[in-house]
Amino acid sequence: MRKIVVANWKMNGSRSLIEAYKSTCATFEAAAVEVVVCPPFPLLADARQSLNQQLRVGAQDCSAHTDGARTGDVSAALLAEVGAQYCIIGHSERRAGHTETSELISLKQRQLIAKDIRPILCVGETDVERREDRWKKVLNAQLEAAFQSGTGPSLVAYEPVWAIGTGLIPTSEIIVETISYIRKQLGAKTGAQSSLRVLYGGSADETSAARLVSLDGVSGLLVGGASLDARRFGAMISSV
Ligand code: G2H
Repeated sequence: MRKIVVANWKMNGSRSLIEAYKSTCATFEAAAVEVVVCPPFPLLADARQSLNQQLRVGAQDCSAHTDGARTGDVSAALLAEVGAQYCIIGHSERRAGHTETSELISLKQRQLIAKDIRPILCVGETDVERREDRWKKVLNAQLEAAFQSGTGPSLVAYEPVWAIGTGLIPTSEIIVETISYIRKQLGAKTGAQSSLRVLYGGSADETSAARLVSLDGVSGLLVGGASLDARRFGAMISSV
């Protein structure tokens, strides 16, 4: 299966970054890696229009509801209308900063699946949970909740909270062991899922990308900071 690299611009980026991606991405070996760019909501339609030939486009969040009086929320239907093919859900910045529970995240997953948008479910433990050896329990609870929406996740991003934006990347042993655990837990619920993809996210950059994607069980990367410079991101893509 092709590796997948997802750029999560978070609350960054602009039309000029889309243009920079357009130039850089024209040189990608399209067949070698699937590239998804997730800009903020207002740039989704532009990104889809400008990058359609080279990349896929995703959102960073969606509402748990279909429509209605929910100021500031964006529905899965509208995301589909502007061309989103993927959507990140459960990022730790939303779990912590917007008090999103795993139950709410599973409702978002349901909305996305109903509109044929592929959810990218983020899971990950904090540094305290890792140090106290509670990471399995935490990850399992986050994965379990994803089944409340009916189907389990098929695209999961393992993002240890302590690695996000810190420059700290877990050892290869930790990444391999944790991703293997995630695969085992999901496999136990769904049966062997050959289509299950598990990404690693947290301070991945152009110097670490090749090593990270070569680790056992790693299907690709979710990239924040290093995706904000088209040349750095392009170097990452070329290296995997
Ligand atoms: C983790 C990641 C992208 P960064 O949040 O989702 O960000 O690569 O900046 O650690």
